[in-house]
Amino acid sequence: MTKKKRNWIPVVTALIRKGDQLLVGQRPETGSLPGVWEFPGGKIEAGESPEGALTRELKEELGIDVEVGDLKLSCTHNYEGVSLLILFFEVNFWKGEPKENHHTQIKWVHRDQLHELNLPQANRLILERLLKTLYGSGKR
Ligand code: DGT
Repeated sequence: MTKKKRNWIPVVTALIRKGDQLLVGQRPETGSLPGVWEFPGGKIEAGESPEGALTRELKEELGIDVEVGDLKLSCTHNYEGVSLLILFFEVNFWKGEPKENHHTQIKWVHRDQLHELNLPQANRLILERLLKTLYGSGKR
């Protein structure tokens, strides 16, 4: 059997935390995954570090200057013919007020309400793991 070689797209996303709330943004109506709620972030460009890419994306998309925290989780996902490697970083500190430079809307969502959003499948599949790494396994 021949193995299919895939081209990977590395993506960084931010788990921007304010206590029990996380910041999510609604993707524009044009482009991939229109209208879906995502954790802000984007593709790592050639030559960038993951942290550098996330810092750039959050400045572009939200207009904030962040201190990128720990890498909390990684996952791979195939969709629409592409393979993504997604790295999720925690962000607890930033300067500025997040703005809708890129997203249709942004909002703070309580961790218990995240599963009610239309999230990318890649995120829905790992949501429980994500919440566990961020908040522990205690009662929410
Ligand atoms: P561009 O400018 O269209 O080449 O792309 P970027 O760098 O603005 O990034 P974007 O957001 O289009 O690419 C991220 C890819 O990862 C996109 O195919 C959607 C997918 N993805 C899956 N889950 C997430 C997530 O939680 N956040 C973000 N930002 N992307 C996600």
